[in-house]
Amino acid sequence: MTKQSTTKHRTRALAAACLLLATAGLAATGCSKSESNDKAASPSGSSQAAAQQQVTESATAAGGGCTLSAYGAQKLDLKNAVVGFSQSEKEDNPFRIAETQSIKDEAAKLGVKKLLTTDAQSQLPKQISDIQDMLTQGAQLLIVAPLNSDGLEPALQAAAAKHVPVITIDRKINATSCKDYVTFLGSDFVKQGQRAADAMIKATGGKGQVAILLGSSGNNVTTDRTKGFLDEIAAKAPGLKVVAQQTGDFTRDKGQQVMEQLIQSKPGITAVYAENDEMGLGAVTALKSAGKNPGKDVKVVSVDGTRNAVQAIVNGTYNAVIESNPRFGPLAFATAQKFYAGEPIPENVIISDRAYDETNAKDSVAGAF
Ligand code: GZL
Repeated sequence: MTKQSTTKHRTRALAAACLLLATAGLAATGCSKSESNDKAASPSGSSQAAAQQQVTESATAAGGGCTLSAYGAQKLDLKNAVVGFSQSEKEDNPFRIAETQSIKDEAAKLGVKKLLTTDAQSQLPKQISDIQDMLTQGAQLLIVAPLNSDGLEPALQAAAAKHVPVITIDRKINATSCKDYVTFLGSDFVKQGQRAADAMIKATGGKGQVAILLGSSGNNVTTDRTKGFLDEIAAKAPGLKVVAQQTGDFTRDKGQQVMEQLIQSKPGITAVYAENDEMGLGAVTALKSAGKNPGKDVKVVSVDGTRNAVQAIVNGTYNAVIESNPRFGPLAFATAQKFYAGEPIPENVIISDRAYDETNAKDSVAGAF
């Protein structure tokens, strides 16, 4: 593809993404006025600020995106449709609670005839069977929050056999876009890691010993948030030494347990980067129990943007949070509507995320999830 045509495709894809987001009533940074349908309905009431997700950029498969005919699916009126949503992890994490609620709220708002929902409880075999069960129950469109980057093939094949499109949100899968799935809607996790590193450098002055509480293995979120953080630290703060990297499996209990062990094994730790808020909050509990002063003598930075973590910044036990916005409902259904209208859908629609620190946490707590 020539440089000009690549640029043309990217422009067209970004325009498609902008229109997508505007239709969902979602602000879209990087979109010119002409690309956004500013008459689009927008989330009503107080949820508008909370619901806002912003697209930054969309990369696209060659040819400017995936169309209904290219995918080989049939037109569908969502109001007369059965839609299935497959959640990956158990809903004891506010990220998961907010994500599922956002899908339910948007389905209700659009008047989707029937929304089936499942929760794989962090077990890949269950996510596969959940998806297969929803197909058996007649799901005509699937919205999937994948647990892992690999392993969903049996479910994707079952969907393809019935020509049921799959829209993935939140985590990216290693599969073929516009064949195994229509598109990926989610954050730039490498950038989240970089932004967390910048916040950590600011909080520590670029010096000290940092422990990383890794997310669960087998997904691109953990890989990318780690890469983004390590690369940024190496480039900008060689005085900040990474002395430990251990998984807390994205859970508060495990994050607390790992931090308790690290306090004993690495007494020189002066900073904690947790790859999600739940682990970060668990670490704060462990630090307090050990007589440490989280937010002060041990700096804490994490990713998600949950209300508890933003409140911890206000309380002074936390230093910064990079958002990973889980409210995919409006964007997922706007994407589906555009897809069924025959519009080209970009391979990736990357949303932009807020950041919280002592300068804005107090005013932001109410809008956090
Ligand atoms: C991010 C999502 C991550 C959250 C965690 O899109 O996959 O998984 O950051 C969750 O809270 O466990």
